[in-house]
Formats: sequence, structure tokens, C-alpha cells
Amino acid sequence: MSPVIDELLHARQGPVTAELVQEPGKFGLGRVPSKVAPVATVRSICGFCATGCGLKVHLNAKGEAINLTPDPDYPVNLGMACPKGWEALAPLAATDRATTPMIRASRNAPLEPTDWGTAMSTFVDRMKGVQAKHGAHSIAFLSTGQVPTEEMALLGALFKFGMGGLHADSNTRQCMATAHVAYKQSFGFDAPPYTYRDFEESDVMVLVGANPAIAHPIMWQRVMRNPHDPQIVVVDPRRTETAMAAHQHYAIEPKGDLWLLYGVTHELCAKGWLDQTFIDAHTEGFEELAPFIAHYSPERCAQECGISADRIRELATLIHTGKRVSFWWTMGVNQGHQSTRIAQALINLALLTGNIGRPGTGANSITGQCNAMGSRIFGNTTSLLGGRYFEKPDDRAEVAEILHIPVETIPPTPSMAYDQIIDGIESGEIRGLWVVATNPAHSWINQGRFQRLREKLDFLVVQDMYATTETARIADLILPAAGWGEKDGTFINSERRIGVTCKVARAPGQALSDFAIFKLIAEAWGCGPMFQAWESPEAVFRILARLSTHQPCDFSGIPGYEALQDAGGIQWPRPARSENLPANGARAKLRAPESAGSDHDHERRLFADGKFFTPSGRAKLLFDPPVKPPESPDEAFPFWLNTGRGSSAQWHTGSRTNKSAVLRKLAPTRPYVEVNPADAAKLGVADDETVRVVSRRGHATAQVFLTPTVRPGQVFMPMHFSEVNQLTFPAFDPHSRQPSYKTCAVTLAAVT
Ligand SMILES: Nc1nc2c(c(=O)[nH]1)N[C@H]1C(S)=C(S)[C@@H](COP(=O)(O)OP(=O)(O)OC[C@H]3O[C@@H](n4cnc5c(=O)[nH]c(N)nc54)[C@H](O)[C@@H]3O)O[C@H]1N2
Ligand SMILES: Nc1nc2c(c(=O)[nH]1)N[C@H]1C(S)=C(S)[C@@H](COP(=O)(O)OP(=O)(O)OC[C@H]3O[C@@H](n4cnc5c(=O)[nH]c(N)nc54)[C@H](O)[C@@H]3O)O[C@H]1N2
Ligand code: SF4
Ligand SMILES: [Mo]
Repeated sequence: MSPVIDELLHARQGPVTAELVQEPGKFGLGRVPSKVAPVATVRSICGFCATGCGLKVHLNAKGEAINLTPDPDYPVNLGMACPKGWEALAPLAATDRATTPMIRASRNAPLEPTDWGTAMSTFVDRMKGVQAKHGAHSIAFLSTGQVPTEEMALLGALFKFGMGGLHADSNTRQCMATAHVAYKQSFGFDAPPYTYRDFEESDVMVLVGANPAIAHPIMWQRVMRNPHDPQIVVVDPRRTETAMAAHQHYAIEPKGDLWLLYGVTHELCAKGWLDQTFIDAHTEGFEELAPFIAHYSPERCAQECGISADRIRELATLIHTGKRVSFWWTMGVNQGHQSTRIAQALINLALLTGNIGRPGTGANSITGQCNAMGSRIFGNTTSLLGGRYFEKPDDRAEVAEILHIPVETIPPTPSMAYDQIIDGIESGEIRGLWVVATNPAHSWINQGRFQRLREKLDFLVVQDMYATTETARIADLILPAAGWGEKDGTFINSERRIGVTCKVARAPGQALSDFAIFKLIAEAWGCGPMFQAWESPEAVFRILARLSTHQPCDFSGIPGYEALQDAGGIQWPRPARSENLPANGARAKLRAPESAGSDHDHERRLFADGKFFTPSGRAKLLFDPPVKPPESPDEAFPFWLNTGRGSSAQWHTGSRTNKSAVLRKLAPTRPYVEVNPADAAKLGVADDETVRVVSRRGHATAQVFLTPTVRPGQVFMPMHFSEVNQLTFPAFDPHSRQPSYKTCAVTLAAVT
């Protein structure tokens, strides 16, 4: 075994994060439900959703986690956690953890355990072999929003600068690409402007395609703490848990959002309910928007979105009368065939009414995974490190200088998007695929096709905590990874807060942190020296801080992990010395606001000065005419199929949450389909009956769950069961290339 591998395997036996251990006995809730007395507590951040709750992990004398409690002093969750957070340690102890690398001798041979030395030489020989035969760009990776930023950045830099790869994307495409592109186009940078205090300070909240009561329960708790008795409006085809708790539910036709939002904008314009001073000073495009929107009367929009003209007017009135109006969106917006323009219709509403940069306002995208924000800025997939552009020579030169690498190693073209990589596999352009911390054989749209594509790949590597995921099972090589809690690093949450996640347990067997795996690959590939300075996660954090300098996400003022721990996380921007920043225009591009506050300011929002990150400093008002979804119900497939989160105890493809006995008790274990009782009566199916849900692309067997929360003509299936993406229709937003998981046409048939 090589000395480097030896060293890494030895290092992983080392102590858990000793330097971050606090005094014994400082427990958040004063009571620790365990028989073993803890001797120390470590502060960490939850590794599931992008709320980014602080958790206190309690350790025994050996420095191993025995249990955890939510952190009462963390400014995000204020002592609360959802079931996944409470159960965050359980998935680590699962019996199906990948504990050694595994390899297949030939395509049809079984996966067999092997050692790291063989795994590394196989990885390098096979990937280099593919490149030699089919070109440097015939390999690709698909990664994640669920590992620390330091690991994502190392992967992106290794693949693109060290291995000569070009095409790389992540599951963030399935999730946040729309918000990313919408913000970039409208604000000039991917910059969610809000802080969680805004949940408590709004007097009108408009939630579109978001179900935080299930998907972001602790954010929803923050809404519940709002003392201003806010008017809450939920726009969702389903009467969700969130809609039930709201004042107003707009049960919109699937993908009718653009019509509804244009109808509201029309009414605001017609009534003159605009903040013209803000529009004149801080936006561009109003001259084009005004005549466009004149065509979208509430009456016309009502016919298309299923909401009456009166209710469209009521929503406009509510927005007008609110003093602090905030707009929030999640996957019901991001996942659609015209999603970027829908997100921008919300951004436009905030800009036109001056509801931005003030407490309780904003056009606010709620992020999905714990570190989707890290992947958006530092994944080095479609954007160059730090939110830069591969296409811009200045950006490449800057990154090369900071990293001390030859500028020629940075590709001058952006990567293909996820769906284009999949197309590339079909056409033979992509032959080697490396999948890191994502499970596309369950989560990618239109699975039937994905499964067939497997046969087209010469080499499939899966790097995961578990050897049993749908994707790991079809791999040629499995690299066993440490998970959340078994390694150090930082996450960036939905409100731009950077927080530290810590090693509180040892990974089983020979599993290594993704960071260590990437370092091993760099050595084996022969580009180790390029990453010599990337010696530990914290060293990489400091490199990333340098890469962020003068970008809107500037956090060069954060010296390291200890400062983050002390402050309870810090929101970007946190520039080193704001007085030394170049004057606006000098680097005409992007600049963090000067009044970035102090580390101990727990709530900082963007755009208080009305300056955006576009070249003109103005936000852009962007719009397009609505287009019909590419597939909608017809005689043969008469129902809309909607998909999404089923319960707060289930996480995505279930590889982690299914491993907790507690979480398994909190959610159905078999696939189910929610059906309106009126439809069930027409079809002659009863509650609990097993049916086949059929689309033009595939079928799934599911139990009927009768509920009036879905409207007649619509059915809903949770995404946590792999059958669901057998059915979905592969449509993509043209700007963000995010898949449209929320609408396709299906029929239900009795199982005979
Ligand atoms: N428990 C749990 N929490 C999670 C996750 C999880 O897997 N489990 N995943 C995390 C991740 S990565 C993400 S991205 C978020 C997702 O969080 P959310 O986006 O809140 O969750 P979804 O259920 O996917 O979709 C939200 C809503 O969009 C609605 N919708 C569907 N079509 C339309 C439409 O055309 N218009 C409108 N206005 N609404 C529509 C759906 O009915 C659904 O209620 O959750 C995060 N939190
Ligand atoms: N029909 C439908 N499909 C959807 C959606 C929908 O609403 N409807 N939502 C989409 C969205 S928003 C998302 S975000 C995706 C999510 O889709 P995926 O990313 O495919 O889902 P996960 O189950 O979160 O997969 C993460 C994998 O990473 C592994 N893992 C966890 N931590 C680590 C780690 O530290 N290192 C390594 N190497 N591996 C680790 C886990 O074991 C798991 O196998 O699904 C998308 N698919
Ligand atoms: S709300 Fe999200 S971050 Fe908070 S405990 Fe639950 S899964 Fe973890
Ligand atoms: Mo997501």
C-alpha cells in the first residue's frame, strides 16, 4: 500500500474534533437521554436540509458521539430540531455501510471487496483509459449538495484542473438551478437576500410551491413565532400542511403560476400600486415590462390558472396593503418547464413594490440540501470557483493566481448540464461516470431511460456511505465514504450562513472522508502536487476565503472554524476589511456591500442600499409569455401527477433516513398515491387498495391513500420511493435546465 494511503487510513483512526470540544456538562436542554454519561459536547450543523440547524453532539470519554440535542444558542433553530435532526446519528450505524472499496471483475460479475490500493489503481487506469480512447472530456462526474464545501471544491478542482475533465454537474441541478439562474440574471449574482429573522418580521408572506411545514419544519417554526400575525398565502395545487395553516390557499392549476403572478402584477400596475421611486433608482426593464404586463388582465389569467379574477385582485390588494411583504418559493417553482421566469415573476413583484432589503421583505428562494449553497458557489461545475465564469479570461486568471496553478489547466468553457451529460452517455460522448453522494438511479427524472444508459458506460464509479443504494448496486467500483458526523467541514445554509460540521464518530471499516478519497485520487492520478496546499478541510476553507475575496460572497474576514463556532455561524458577505474594497466600478463586476456588519450580527440581509451585483448596479425585470407544460392530461392519461416530499421523517431516496428505526415509524414504508375521494369513486378504487400508476414512460405499483388535499384530476406521490421517477416526464427549464418533476400525465389502473 502506498505511504499516502497508509497515512490516510491511519489518520482516520485519530481523535474526533478535540479542539472544538467544549467544557463538560454544557448541554442545551439540561437533560441528555442516554445511560452513558457524556463528558464533552461538540457544536455541529445538521447534515440534512438547508435550514442548517445547530446541534450539540454529546461525546463519551473516547470522544465518540452518544447522542445529541438541538443547540439553544444557535441563531437558526433556537433549540429546535425536526425528527431527522434528532436522529442524525442513527444512519451512521447502519449495517449496510460500505466498509471497503468494492469492485466488479467484469460487467456481469458480482461486486467484491477490495483494498484501497487496487481501488485507486483501477480508478486511474480505467478513467485514463476512457480518456485515451475517447478524449479527455469523455469522463464526467455527478455530485451533490450534501457534503462540506471544502470537499466539493476539492472534487471540482481535482477533476477540472488536475484530471483534465470538463463535464460535471450535481444534484443541485435537480433542486436549486432555477433559483441560481434566476438570481444571477436578475441580481447579477446567486444571492438569496434574506435572513431567517424575516420569517418573524413580515406582515404578509406569500409562499409559492413550498411546503415548509413538512420540508423545512424549523423554518416553519420561525414563521409560527412571527408576532405580527402575518397574513400567510400559500400557492400550491395541493392543500398541504402549510396551506392548511395559512390564511389563504390559492389552489392553482399545475404550472399556472406565471399566469397568476402576471395577473397580480397587472393589477398592481393598473392601480398604480408600485414603488416608482425604487423602480426608477434601482431596476431596469420597467419600460418593457409595463406594456407586456398590460396583456395579462386578471380575467385572462383566471382562465389559465384556475384562480378567479377576484382572488387575483385580492392578492394584489394584500401585497399593496402589506408593509413588509415577503415572497418565498421552493420546488413547486424551481421544478418546471418555465421555472426561471416564474422565480423572476416573484423577484419582479418584490422589486416593483419595493419589498427588498428591508426587514420582513424579499424575493426569497428556500434552499433544499444542507450545502446546496456551497455547491452553487464552489462546486466548480457550471460556475468557476467563487461564482465566477469559466468563459471569462479575467476570472480564469484570477483563480489561477490564487491557486498557483497554470491558467491553461482551467477550461475556458462551461460544463454540460446534468441532462446533457445523460444525453452524452446515450450518444457515446461520455463513457466514464463518477457519482459522488447522490443517487441518480432513483432521483433522476424518467428512470427507464437512465437504467438503459448504464449499459452504455464503460466505467461507473459510485462514492457513497452505503453499498446498497440503487446507483451503488449497478457500479463497477464503489468507494466507501464517511458521512455527516464522521468528518469536518463547513456548510452554507439557505440564509447564506456558513457553519461548521464536525467529526464526532469514526467511519466504519476502511471508509474514508470524501476529502481523503479525493486526495488519494489526486496522488494516484499524478496531480497530487497541485493540491499540496489543500492539506486539510480548514486549509481549504482558507483557500476558499481567498477565492471569495471581492466576490459578492466574500468571506475573507472569517479566519477559520473557531471564529465560525464562536459566532454561531456567519452569513456572507463578511469581507476582511470593507474599507479596502475597490470602489464600485473599479472591478465593475461584483462587490460585497460595505456595511457587512460584525460576526456577532446574527441577521444580515442583502440589498439594503438598493445596489445589485449587475454591471449597472440595477436589478433586472425579466419576463416571458407563459408556455403550456409539454405533457398534460388527456383521455388516455387523465390525471396530473405531482411529486414531492411526503413527510418530515423521510429524506429523498431514503438511503439515510430509512436506517433509523424511529424515522421508519413516522412515515409509510410502502409507495402510495394520494387520490381525491371523488376520483376514487369514479374509478371504483378504495382506500388502501393497490393500483398501478401508469404514464407513457413506465408504471409503478402503489397503495391508494384517499385524501381531499389533492384536487380531482390530480394525484400526488412522494419522491421517496424509487418507482416515482419511472413515471416522470423529462422536460427542462430552458435557462436553468432543471427537471420538471412536478407535472406529467398518468392514469390509474386496478391491479388484477
Ligand atoms: N423531510 C424532508 N425535508 C426535505 C427534503 C426531504 O427529502 N425530506 N428535501 C430537501 C430538499 S433537497 C428540497 S429541494 C426541499 C423541497 O421542499 P419543497 O419544495 O417545499 O417540497 P416539495 O414537496 O418538493 O414541493 C413543494 C410543493 O410544490 C407543490 N407544487 C407542485 N406543482 C406546483 C405548481 O405547479 N405550482 C405551485 N405553486 N406549486 C406546485 C407541491 O404540491 C408541493 O407541495 O426540501 C428539503 N427538505
Ligand atoms: N420525482 C421527483 N424526483 C426528485 C425530486 C422531486 O421533488 N420529485 N426532487 C429532486 C431534488 S430537489 C433533489 S435534491 C434530489 C435528491 O436526490 P439524491 O441526491 O439522489 O438523493 P439522496 O437520497 O439525498 O442521495 C444522496 C446520496 O449520498 C449519500 N451520502 C450522504 N452523505 C454522504 C457523504 O458525506 N459522502 C458520500 N460520498 N455520500 C454521502 C447517501 O447515502 C445517498 O445515497 O432528488 C430529486 N428528485
Ligand atoms: S429542519 Fe433541516 S437542518 Fe433542521 S434538524 Fe431538520 S433536517 Fe436538520
Ligand atoms: Mo433538493
